Amino acid sequence: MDFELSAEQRLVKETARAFTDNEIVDRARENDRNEHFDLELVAKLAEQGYLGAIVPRKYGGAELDYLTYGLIVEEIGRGDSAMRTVISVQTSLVCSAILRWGSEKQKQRYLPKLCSGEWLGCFGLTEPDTGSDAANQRTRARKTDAGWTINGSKMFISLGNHAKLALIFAQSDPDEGHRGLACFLVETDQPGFQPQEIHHKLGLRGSDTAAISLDDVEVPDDGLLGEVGDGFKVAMSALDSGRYSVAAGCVGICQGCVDASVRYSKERQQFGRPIASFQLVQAMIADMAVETEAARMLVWRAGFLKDAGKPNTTETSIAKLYATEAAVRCANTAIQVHGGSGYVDDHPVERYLRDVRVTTLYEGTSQIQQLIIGRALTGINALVPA
Ligand code: COS
Repeated sequence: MDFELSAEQRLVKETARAFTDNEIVDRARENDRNEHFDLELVAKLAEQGYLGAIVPRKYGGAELDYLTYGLIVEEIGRGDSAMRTVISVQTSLVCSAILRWGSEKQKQRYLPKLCSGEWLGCFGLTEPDTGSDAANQRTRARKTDAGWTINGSKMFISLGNHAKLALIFAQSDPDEGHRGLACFLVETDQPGFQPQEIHHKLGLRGSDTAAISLDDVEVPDDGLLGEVGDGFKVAMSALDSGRYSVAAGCVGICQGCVDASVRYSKERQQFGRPIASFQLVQAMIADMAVETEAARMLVWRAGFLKDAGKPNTTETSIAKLYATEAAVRCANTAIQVHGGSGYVDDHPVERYLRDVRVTTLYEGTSQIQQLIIGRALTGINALVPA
């Protein structure tokens, strides 16, 4: 077992750290205040090669391993979860699905555009009536002579207003249950594809979120990703990558909470001395540090398994469950260390708390992760009536 990063991994991490500090940190607060989806910053992420880190070079990616990708995501997540979400969606949910399930033609058509940031992609799984029960899609795909016609609606879709490519999951044969699901590569300039912005979110205000309606959207036969019936597996395998990425971003939030709390507690004076000198403040900082390290190790293990090509769904769920819940706790504790100052946005910690809250909901709630882990341990699927 080796806990040391390689020289290349350390360099990638340090570069991502410097990029985050120089380019992201200062803009995060204003983008959050103005609910501004910062496309200029997205272009800079692309320039850095952060939108296709795990994609092979021949398709325009950086061809990094998962562990190294996770290091980048951690650093960006420390700066701004809205920008981290762009990386997670584009790389893990969209690119990884095309890489694993796409034809050569589809890979060549879409991956270079996605890696370069010329196109954004989005992942259309969640619907107004379909969240955790992902197999139960109401969106329908009907076979036509020319290809497929899709009707339905999608909800809470990150990047959905700006995406030029949407992965749309739809039911092609309701009698087949999850085996009737198909995933389509929908170019969003198609007539009938209509996104609408969602505002007034608790956090991730600098991230783009859409409700999408699909009204007789035509997709050619070669817009099918994988085969008819593969849709559920496409979604689950993409989520194996997406959940890893969310977990890595949460390690960044945890680390950001530790850093901000150490800094503030050494500056802030009460009772004639820095509050860092009080044991109860140190206890809060120590607890955050332990959670950060534990979350990081779980993320590294999941990344290691992915790079080794070993099954990792359970380990990824463990990392996602722990890292997201730990980040919620750390953000809450960091505000406690900051006192009243932590309740306004002069410091990053109140945004950390608002931004992190969604991570225990999206890409599978904490309860869904618990059921995946519970099923792996007991062999019993709690979602199927006994
Ligand atoms: N990768 C590839 N295939 C997978 C897979 C994975 N990680 N997990 C499951 N599958 C396959 C199974 O092998 C099975 O294949 P067969 O049809 O050939 O038997 C099929 O998918 C169905 O698997 P399973 O029975 O485990 O599916 P369930 O309906 O029990 O899945 C959960 C239930 C809860 C795991 C699933 O619905 C889920 O993850 N829900 C949360 C969805 C979510 O995260 N939504 C957020 C959207 S993005 S913000």
